[in-house]
Amino acid sequence: MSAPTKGKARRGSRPSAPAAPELEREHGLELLHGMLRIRRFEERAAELYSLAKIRGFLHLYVGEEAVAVGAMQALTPDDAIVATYREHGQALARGLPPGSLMAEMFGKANGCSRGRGGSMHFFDVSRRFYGGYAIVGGGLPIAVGLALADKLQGRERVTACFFGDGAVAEGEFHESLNLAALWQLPVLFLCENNLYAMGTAIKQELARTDIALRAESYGVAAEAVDGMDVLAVEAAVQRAAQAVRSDEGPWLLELRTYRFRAHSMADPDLYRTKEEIERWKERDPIVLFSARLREAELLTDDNLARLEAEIAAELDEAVAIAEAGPWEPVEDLLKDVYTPPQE
Ligand SMILES: Cc1ncc(C[n+]2csc(CCOP(=O)(O)OP(=O)(O)O)c2C)c(N)n1
Ligand SMILES: [Mg+2]
Repeated sequence: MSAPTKGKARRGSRPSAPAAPELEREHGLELLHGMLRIRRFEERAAELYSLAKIRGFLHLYVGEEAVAVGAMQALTPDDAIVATYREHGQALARGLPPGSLMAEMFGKANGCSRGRGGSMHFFDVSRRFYGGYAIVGGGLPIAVGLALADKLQGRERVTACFFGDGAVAEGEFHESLNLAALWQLPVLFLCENNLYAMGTAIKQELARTDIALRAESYGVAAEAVDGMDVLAVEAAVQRAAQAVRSDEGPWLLELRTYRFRAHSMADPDLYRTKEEIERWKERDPIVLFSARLREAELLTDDNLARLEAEIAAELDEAVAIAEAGPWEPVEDLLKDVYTPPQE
């Protein structure tokens, strides 16, 4: 299939065929490391939640790692990232230090949002990581605003906005796509379609479930991508980001993926069958990509053991940073909550 033309989604868009460029060992291992690192971080977060070290809401990204890792490879440090409450993967792939993320989830003052946001509100201006939003669809208009500022100030950069399939039924999705297309803004909409919005299956929520196709009605170029294939994600985001960067207007990629764990730690996950989950696990992005690397003789057991050991040590250190972090002093309780009148 050829690349879709500007403003046109593929009819009945099917995920694009996996890209088959020559895979270099270093790059392959970097992608695998990125995905494994997110998986192990999430597993550690789940453990710490059951120990009540992490409290509040916790939404894990297990199963969706190829989306964050593939996409972030194709973006530059100058591009802006806007994500959802399921944003640990994006934050790690963007380079936010795991210690500052753990500390944030512990509610400590050395967290990336000074312990005030928790799991759903990671933020780091220095890395142009603009949230972390608990409100479904809440990041979309913010991304459009960031892109509008870039356009008005003549900066050639992209704002990448991750959001879930659940946001597609929100007014903010429609308003954001319309304005982005109308004003030809440099936004890359990255829809993580994991087929569920909490316990609601996409088929129970949307009359038309082909999200890439829906973008067409707004004049936004779009494509559906296999979100379990890290190379396919990377290649698609590279193409789309290039188009957006060249002032060809906004793009939407529908990244078809699946979360292996419940919606959040509080969800008993009773709305889907074990068989369905197992079927999707056969397409685990880490398993698929490891097999591909082994087939190409780019990965050995030793390589994998080294990656695992490196990640485990990094996460031990992250937890230690969170444990050692200070609590915000009680006198700061109202700081930044209300702005005092300016003299
Ligand atoms: C505006 C708004 N409505 C409802 C909720 C409650 N809520 C939290 S998560 C969620 C599901 C969102 O699903 P999706 O966008 O597909 O993201 P996923 O959790 O699958 O990553 C809902 C409805 C909310 N946070 N914000
Ligand atoms: Mg979803």
